[in-house]
Amino acid sequence: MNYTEKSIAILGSTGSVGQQSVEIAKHLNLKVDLLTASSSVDTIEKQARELLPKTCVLTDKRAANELKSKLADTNIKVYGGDDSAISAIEESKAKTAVNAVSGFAGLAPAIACARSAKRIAMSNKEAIVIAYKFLKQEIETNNAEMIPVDSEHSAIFQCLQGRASNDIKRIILTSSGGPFRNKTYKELKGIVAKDALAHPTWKMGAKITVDSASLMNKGFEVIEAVRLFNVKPEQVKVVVHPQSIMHSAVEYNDNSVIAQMGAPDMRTCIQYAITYPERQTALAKSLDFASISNLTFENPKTEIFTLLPLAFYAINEDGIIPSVLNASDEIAVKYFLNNKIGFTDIFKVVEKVVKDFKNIKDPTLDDIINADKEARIKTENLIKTIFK
Ligand code: MN3
Repeated sequence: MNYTEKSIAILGSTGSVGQQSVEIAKHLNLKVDLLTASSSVDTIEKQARELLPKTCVLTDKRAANELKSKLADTNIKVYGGDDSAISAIEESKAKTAVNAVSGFAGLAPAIACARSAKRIAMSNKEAIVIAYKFLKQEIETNNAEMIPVDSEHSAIFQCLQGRASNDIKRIILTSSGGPFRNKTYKELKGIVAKDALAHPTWKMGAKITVDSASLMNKGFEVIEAVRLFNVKPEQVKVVVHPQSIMHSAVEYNDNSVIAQMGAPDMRTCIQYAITYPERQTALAKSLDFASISNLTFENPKTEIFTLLPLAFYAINEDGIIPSVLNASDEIAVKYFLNNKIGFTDIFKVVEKVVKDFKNIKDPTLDDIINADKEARIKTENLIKTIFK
């Protein structure tokens, strides 16, 4: 079936990727069947009036009630709560769902998409980092499909077209290096939330912007790449490429490197995950090669940005450790954004929690969920002890 005959669902429609997905749905003239978000009533109301989906779900029940009365003059069904979001996904006739839910909360919707045999245009990286084994099982059992939306993984996916993973020598995962790539450790210590939120290239939410600046995001992407493309951690090479023109590459066994390039614009990645294997005209600009004076590449400074090697530690350990890493970072970043701890304190706190945590090698989903909870508590306690 052609993607144009399909309707789509947009999960997490009010966030950055969600809003760009709405633009893509309009651009491709797709019928939108379902919108979900957490609590942004005004944004989702505007989207709903424009796209006229069958159903809207806000996981915050109070916000859902507000939306319900606002949309009372339409035929759109409005529900509230996490469970309603899951049943709406499973009941949706959409063949494709963009999963742009952020954080650990993206796992349950991803599983619901798999159970209803959808193509998941996957923007949520936490579900992949934490619980890929379980998600993959559901995808395979139900004949669902997952196409990455994260720009690097979309690039790698494109470079791999038709190639088996045993042909891969290395994956070259590019990183903009973040806004602080040229700073010394001493300079990093003085960084506060507002400095970190001035990311140079991609338009994103606050948490992922801090993660990009600390290279934690790149660390999560290493784990994501290992899982999605079935390679060993040592086959993933992170390269700092500040211009963000080459979005990642694959080096094959014969040392040939195939890279994917384009203007840095998430809408291209979202659109490709929907239209794959077809390609459609884009909203992103065409690359003007003459205006790109140079493309530079360098190694990441792992002795300063220690969260990147910590991610390699986590994926080599595997088990519950990636979940601990994710949870601990989320808490540390929250404290940093509230100006309670400094930028480099994120590195110290997260490293301590992760390295001290006792692993469970072949965890159940419950083990993973418990590790997530425990890591959050341990991180808070550690922060409270150090920064009284
Ligand atoms: Mn990315």
